[in-house]
Amino acid sequence: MTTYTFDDLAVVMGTYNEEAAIESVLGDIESVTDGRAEIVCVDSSDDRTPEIAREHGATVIDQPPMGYGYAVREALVAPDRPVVVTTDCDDTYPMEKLPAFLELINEGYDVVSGDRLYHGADAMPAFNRFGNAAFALLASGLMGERVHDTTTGMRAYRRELLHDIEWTENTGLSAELLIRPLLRGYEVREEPIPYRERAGETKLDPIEGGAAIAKSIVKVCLEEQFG
Ligand SMILES: Nc1nc2c(ncn2[C@@H]2O[C@H](COP(=O)(O)OP(=O)(O)OP(=O)(O)O)[C@@H](O)[C@H]2O)c(=O)[nH]1
Ligand SMILES: [Mg+2]
Repeated sequence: MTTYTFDDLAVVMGTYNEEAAIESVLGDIESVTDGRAEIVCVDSSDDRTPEIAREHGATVIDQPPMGYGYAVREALVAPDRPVVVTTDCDDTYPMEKLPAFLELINEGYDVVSGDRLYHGADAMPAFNRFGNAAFALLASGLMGERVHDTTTGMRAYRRELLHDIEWTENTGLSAELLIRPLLRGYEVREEPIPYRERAGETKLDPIEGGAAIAKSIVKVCLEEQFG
């Protein structure tokens, strides 16, 4: 089996007015990967986010603001590199875990999914923590397999899988990206990660977003198991 290095890695994200966080996120990726990972930002900002991204050598793809999933879906299929990692551009996810994620892909996993709830996610608002635990239970019940964090923004994927599956969800894309591979028999592993408090404003309405995510989980689980 091929052993991938940081030269085979792309880190991709949707960015929507993340001026307060992007410097730190891209700086962390560069220092952890010695500047070797490709960075792709699908950007809908009207602040300085895209300029900062370009200064850091990131590929910036402009897109009108249509929601998380539209941005991340475009970002996921942009790189030619064989391993693609997603993150949010809000400084919540530990880029220092990139080597561990790559290592797990090298061990044979197709998807490595950051599990924020394992360590308690104290930095997450209580409402979100409760919601995320509930989504995980819902998905686990519908799939017959226990998962712990369906809505995490940090995952590593083998590139082919991203192109072999058709993705349909917007706010629920993160859950879809875990559920479809699992139910199709890909090797999926949840890896505990620490989670930090967000820098800058949230882009997600918790009630509306939460309802959309629950709907996506039910839809995707039913589609995969009953056509
Ligand atoms: N390009 C683009 N990016 C988006 C859009 N909506 C959200 N994003 C980005 O997607 C990522 C996730 O959004 P967040 O606001 O962090 O959503 P969240 O993680 O559910 O909420 P928090 O708990 O506040 O972090 C961030 O990097 C956003 O900038 C959009 O419409 N277009
Ligand atoms: Mg976030």
